[in-house]
Amino acid sequence: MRILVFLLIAAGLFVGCSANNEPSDASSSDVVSDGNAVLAEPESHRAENADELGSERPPGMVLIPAGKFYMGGDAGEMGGNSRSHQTSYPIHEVTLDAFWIDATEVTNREFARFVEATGYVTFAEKPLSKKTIDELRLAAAYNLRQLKQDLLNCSPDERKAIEATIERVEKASKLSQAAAGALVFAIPKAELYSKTDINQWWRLEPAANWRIPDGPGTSWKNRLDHPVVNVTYEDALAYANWVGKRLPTEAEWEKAARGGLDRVPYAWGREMFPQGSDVWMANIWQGEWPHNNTASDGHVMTSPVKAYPPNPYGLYDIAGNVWEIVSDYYHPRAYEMASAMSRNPTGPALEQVAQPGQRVTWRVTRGGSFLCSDLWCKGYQPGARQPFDNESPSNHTGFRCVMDATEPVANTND
Ligand SMILES: [Ca+2]
Repeated sequence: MRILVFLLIAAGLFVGCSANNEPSDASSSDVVSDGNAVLAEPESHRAENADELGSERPPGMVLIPAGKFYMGGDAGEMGGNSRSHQTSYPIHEVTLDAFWIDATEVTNREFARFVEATGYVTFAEKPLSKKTIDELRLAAAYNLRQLKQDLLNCSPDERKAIEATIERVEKASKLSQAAAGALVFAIPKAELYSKTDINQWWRLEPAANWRIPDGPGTSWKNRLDHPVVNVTYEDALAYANWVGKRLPTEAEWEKAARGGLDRVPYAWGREMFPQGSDVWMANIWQGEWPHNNTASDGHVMTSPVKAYPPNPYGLYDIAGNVWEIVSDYYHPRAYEMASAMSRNPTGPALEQVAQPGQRVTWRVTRGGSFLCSDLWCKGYQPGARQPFDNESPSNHTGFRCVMDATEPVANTND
């Protein structure tokens, strides 16, 4: 279900940077689409990519070698309040086959080629279904009753923030018959009254989609090499299929992000500033989140891919810029499950994250975004993980793709 309307029921659903605001159990989500929208890929494109497999390096991709790595955690960051880190334990050994991964996030330029060739329409551009609208109206009515109850026992500072939230929920529910739109970050006008009510820094913008990243007045055409945003898992999967690739599993994403380094806190190593205190290694948030972004790293919102140094595997923006959707269903205790210990793990099974008949909207996103602050959630660390509500695309979420790879087989003299 759309997160802005739904969040108060689940008390702490999450989009963006926050210290402790994820679902206590992903199965509490009653949401989402059937999720099988995949466009046929042009034969010519498939053949081209097929030829590139084997010994040839696919353009723009990096080979991640087969082998083991330690997945989870961030070298002592489990303390504190970050659910993004708390859910990334226990640290466990994972074995993966070799695979190719995009060196960069998928850009607007690349996504536009896909849309032009296929006519694909993303979730944010389409109207919501009547069933979803009915669910949203019920949820909105419930949430508004709760918020108005909160007004009876609040401080003057809290009143301003709660009234702003009421206004946004009312607006979101009235607009629910328009295009689905996307969540757009907006600096709060008041002090936060809660660290978990994301209505304070997100607004539902019906006009926002991949073409209009931050809403009216913005355009993908001015950001050709920025990561595409406001996409869902199905949108990302459709693109991946079209280019003959797939979305990474959570384990593949993390192995690639760690760059061959073993249990260190950053995708580039042990130190936050290995190239000097004035050289930021990722596009994140500087200043007091979410009210003041000093942008001392050079970018307030998304940045063009490759604007920051790569990790040791040669991957750009694997930390920061935009959260990246991966293929696993989200569960906060995924690493405690037997599925985490298998070779090439693909995450919890559907029945582990939802009751029979329930729709499931939660996928995992990784890598943090331009909204992640080193003073708040550190979501840009390679172990941090976050749920992504697949009916709430947002302007800080994108993706990159992977492909299976076969490494040369050593001569075993058999
Ligand atoms: Ca920044």
